[in-house]
Amino acid sequence: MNDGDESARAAAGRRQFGPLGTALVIIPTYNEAENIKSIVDRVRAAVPEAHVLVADDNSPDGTGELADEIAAGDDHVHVLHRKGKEGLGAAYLAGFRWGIERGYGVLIEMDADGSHQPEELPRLLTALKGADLVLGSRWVPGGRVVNWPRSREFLSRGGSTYSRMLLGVPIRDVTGGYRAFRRETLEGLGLREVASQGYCFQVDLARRAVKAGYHVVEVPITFVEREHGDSKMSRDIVVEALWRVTAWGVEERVGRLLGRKRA
Ligand SMILES: Nc1nc2c(ncn2[C@@H]2O[C@H](COP(=O)(O)OP(=O)(O)OP(=O)(O)O)[C@@H](O)[C@H]2O)c(=O)[nH]1
Ligand SMILES: [Mg+2]
Repeated sequence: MNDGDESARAAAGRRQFGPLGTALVIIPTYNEAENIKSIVDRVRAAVPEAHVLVADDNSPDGTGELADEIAAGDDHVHVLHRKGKEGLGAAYLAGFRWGIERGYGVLIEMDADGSHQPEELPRLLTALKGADLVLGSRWVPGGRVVNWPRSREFLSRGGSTYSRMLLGVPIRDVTGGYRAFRRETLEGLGLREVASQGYCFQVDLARRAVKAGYHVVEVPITFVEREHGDSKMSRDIVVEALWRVTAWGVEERVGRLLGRKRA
């Protein structure tokens, strides 16, 4: 929800938010051997009290073993080994479950490639003190991207605008993947039905949170394009996001129309 939304802010102002509890930063990885050490070190330095969970899909490049080595020397670092590549959403869902079972109060999503800067975590956590869900946002005032080609920026901005208009969610950066959830928010979202692939996963979580009436806040971030390793972005992920968002939008409009007729 952007800063201009007065009524939502007023409503949130009247709400009491409980203490945050310990945070778990979940980092999904597939072939991130070049990045894993640096990202975990940066998270540990930025928020020393938080824990880290690397959710690795049996990366052929040995990321999982590297994460094990880090975890062996640091009791705040954990590794969830998954049997094979099942997509970002599936890794996050498994990570959320892992964290909720162990009593963490905050579950954070963060990419391994350095695009989401750990140094910005304290700002996300501060915002979460007065919110149910905080979205790191490239497309609110103060947010920006570094090293992105125009084509990529166009795709991301366009995808967010399309989703916002079609789904009616007042969020500027709906596909972003740098987020902090209160555990109660995740528990209330019905994770079993969440679409698990690529950008759809992020869009689906955001729209569910808005629909459920949670207080969602966007915090500006500086998103830095990866320097090392290969992108897992593919045409399939973009195409899937496009048709799913369209289907959700149509479903919602038809539902509203039928509801109105019946009334
Ligand atoms: N466990 C797991 N992690 C994944 C999978 N696909 C992507 N990831 C991780 O999810 C994060 C985001 O993936 P990226 O490849 O950076 O996707 P992107 O940011 O859209 O694309 P880039 O612009 O190339 O960075 C990274 O930490 C990846 O390693 C997967 O199937 N399983
Ligand atoms: Mg990336």
